[in-house]
Amino acid sequence: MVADATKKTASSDRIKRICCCQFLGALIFAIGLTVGLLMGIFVYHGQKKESQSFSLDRQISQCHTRNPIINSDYESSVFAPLTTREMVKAAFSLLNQSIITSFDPATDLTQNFIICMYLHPPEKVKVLNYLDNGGPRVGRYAKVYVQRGAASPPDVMEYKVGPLGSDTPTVTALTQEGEIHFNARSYDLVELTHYDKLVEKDMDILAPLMAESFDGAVYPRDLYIFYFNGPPGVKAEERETRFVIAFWGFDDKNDMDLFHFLPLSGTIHCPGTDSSQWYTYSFYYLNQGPYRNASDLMEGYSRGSMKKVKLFKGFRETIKSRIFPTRDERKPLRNFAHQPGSRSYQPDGPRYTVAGTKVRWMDWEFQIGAGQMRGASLFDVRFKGERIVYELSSSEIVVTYANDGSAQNGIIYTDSTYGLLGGDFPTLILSDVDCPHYATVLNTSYWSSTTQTPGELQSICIFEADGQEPLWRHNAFSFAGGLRNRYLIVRVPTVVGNYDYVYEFRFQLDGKLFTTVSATGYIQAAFWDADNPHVGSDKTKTPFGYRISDYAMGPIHDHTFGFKVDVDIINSSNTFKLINWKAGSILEALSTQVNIQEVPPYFVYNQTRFIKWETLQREKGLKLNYDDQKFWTIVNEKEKNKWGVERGFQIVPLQTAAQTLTEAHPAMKALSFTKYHCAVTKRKEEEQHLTLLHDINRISDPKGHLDLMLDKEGIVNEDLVTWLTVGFLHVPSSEDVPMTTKVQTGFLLKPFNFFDRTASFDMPEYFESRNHENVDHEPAPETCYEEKYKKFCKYC
Ligand SMILES: *[C@@H]1O[C@H](CO)[C@@H](O)[C@H](O)[C@H]1NC(C)=O
Ligand SMILES: *[C@@H]1O[C@H](CO)[C@@H](O)[C@H](O)[C@H]1NC(C)=O
Ligand SMILES: *[C@@H]1O[C@H](CO)[C@@H](O)[C@H](O)[C@H]1NC(C)=O
Ligand SMILES: *[C@@H]1O[C@H](CO)[C@@H](O)[C@H](O)[C@H]1NC(C)=O
Ligand SMILES: *[C@@H]1O[C@H](CO)[C@@H](O)[C@H](O)[C@H]1NC(C)=O
Ligand SMILES: [Cu+2]
Repeated sequence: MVADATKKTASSDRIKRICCCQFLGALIFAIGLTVGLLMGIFVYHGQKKESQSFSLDRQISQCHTRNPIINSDYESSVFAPLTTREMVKAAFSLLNQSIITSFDPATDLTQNFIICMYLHPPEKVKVLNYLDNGGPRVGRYAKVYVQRGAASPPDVMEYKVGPLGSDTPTVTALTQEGEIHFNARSYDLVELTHYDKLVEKDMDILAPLMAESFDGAVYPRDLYIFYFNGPPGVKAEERETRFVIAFWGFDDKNDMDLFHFLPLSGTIHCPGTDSSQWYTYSFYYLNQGPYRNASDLMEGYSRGSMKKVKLFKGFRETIKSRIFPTRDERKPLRNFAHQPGSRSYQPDGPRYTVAGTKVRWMDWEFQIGAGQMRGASLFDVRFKGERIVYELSSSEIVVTYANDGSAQNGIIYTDSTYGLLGGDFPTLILSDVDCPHYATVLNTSYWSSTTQTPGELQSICIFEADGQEPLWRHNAFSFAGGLRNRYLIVRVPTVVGNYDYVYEFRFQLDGKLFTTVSATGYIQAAFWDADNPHVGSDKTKTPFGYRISDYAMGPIHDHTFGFKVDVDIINSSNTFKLINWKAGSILEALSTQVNIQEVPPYFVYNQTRFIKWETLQREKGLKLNYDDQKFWTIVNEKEKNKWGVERGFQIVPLQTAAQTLTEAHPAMKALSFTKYHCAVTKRKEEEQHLTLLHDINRISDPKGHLDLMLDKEGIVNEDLVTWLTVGFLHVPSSEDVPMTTKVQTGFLLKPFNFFDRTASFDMPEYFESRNHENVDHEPAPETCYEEKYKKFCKYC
């Protein structure tokens, strides 16, 4: 907690001509003092563990701090997420129009109710006119999805409601009645209660099978039914839901065990709103089936003609210790693990400000947006007063599984359907885990389809981080210098069922902007059956993954993250240029610029690498290829740096996988964005996202996907959007149990001839010339201690 007692003497002013001996002496003295102090503290602290404070506390004061939040006004921003107040207002407008008839909790499929809502993207032309030319303020609108079970035929509708600042917002339908088939709707809890009722009867019939096979388990005491196994059909009008039996998670029934799925499954035929017409069929036990109904399966099981599985007795008692992610108390603490770990602090308060969702830090300026379905975004990102990005939004996450199991094969999820931020899955910043305790936390709102009320989440944290590494350094004969890397982070942890995704935007002092997303949480596992005829002879793997526990295997899948990146270099008239990294003969190289027949004599080798410059003329999807490497840049052809070069930014994907499924896969049309790493389109208001929310439930005929946007329009000196796709392949291994620890991917936007020289050389830095003519230091922290931090530590 005591921060750097040695730096008392340093100051932010340039210190010139310090005598070498004096300086060294002071340094040695300071080091000596620190070591002495630390030893003293260690001895003292070690001896008197109970004592929480030690004598230094009395001499030094608490670190200065300042609330970075200037105001919490979201509603005056063009981009800020909807507030709960605005959501209620939008909902009342729908009520006034009799589109919904009440705000009663959704309980019936024949009811009209609101599925979700988020800020309707404001029209860019109007926003730019407002931001740049002092044009009229742009109103805020809600985009609202309504499930209309009461309509005939029932359907899902999209509405635009606003302006929300007005007393009487207007409601505009964005879809035609019946355009989104009712059976293509997203899953909601109303439907699941009907499922439960339907399957209950089957569970009664199958009770003896389950007790014998699953360690005496009884439904619903010990078992639940998992229904979310991918889309409910290929065509919009189809709705069939595969279900699989699984154990409840831990002590109570709030947690589903997503790890121990059991080899008992069936299908619910569930189109329309009349659940009395629904039925279950296609039952499987240990992949044996299909059985028309539960009685048929039970009969086959009792007759003894089927292969059976019996989990070992007492297995259920072991589930908690297998998957509850608590510290393993049987393991000794590691050396020094009873001590607090290293930490960062803000010696003199935050260096950023937050006004509503507008953030400023070290010449960066941007606004944060967010919506419950598509997640986090940034808008109007500027560095040193110049716009770089108009919009950088998370758009979609796709997870496609492969497995050999009756219920869990061919699972495809588009997570926007479930909601990337909020919705019925809780998201809350875990202080000191997600972000340092000094981070600023912002709320976002979501509409709960279950309660028909808005909710508020602490979902975004903002802080300056100490990279504890050099951004640059050089140790030369005449000087030693460097700059400690510090950056501003906006981090948005989210939960989608079993997985947690952490989105992060990192703003650097040199003008680089990193966007990353990492995955952690539980894998969706599957039943391990050693006697499955498709299991190899060593009994450790199937064609779809490894065995990772007594009764679990980890099905392979990918995680693909799609982003909308609307780069605006200075303004929105931009061009996408490829820098083709080539290799070949000297003549080939020179011929790219001039007409030349003979190789000049000074080239020592006939072979060289060279650049082939290329302007992307038309909309196109690009894929990374190690054998044909290219730089992707976006430039403003009218804006030149001091050297006459077009100013731009480079798009650099971090380590990423590629789509391996072919066009033959039935979902590849709807998920066409996953085929590319970077697709460039001319920006259009009607092309907001990489997918439509309901397309995953009508994959045979999706209406809004990237391939439809790529219609070869000219893109030179136009307003461009780059759709970036990154991801990873996941072969679950035993280290994914109980939790997958952070796996990360993302991309970088890097200044590329944008500045005349490196942008960070306006920052105070460490610099010492050997002759002491030039000396610089960062502002030194006052010695202070952190605001007393709540003691959670139970091992101290
Ligand atoms: C309700 O709707 C009527 C028209 O149907 C309109 O005149 C009125 O302004 C609306 N009220 C609100 C609060 O939106
Ligand atoms: C199950 O299906 C069989 C035909 O396969 C039928 O004879 C039987 O009545 C069905 N049982 C129930 C409970 O529906
Ligand atoms: C943010 O949301 C939490 C609930 O998650 C609430 O307790 C808190 O008051 C909200 N903060 C603000 C500033 O609205
Ligand atoms: C962008 O700026 C350039 C000059 O820097 C100008 O020529 C061009 O017309 C501008 N385009 C737009 C769309 O504002
Ligand atoms: C160099 O390359 C040229 C053109 O490809 C070729 O004609 C020539 O033979 C090469 N010379 C050597 C030494 O390889
Ligand atoms: Cu995974």
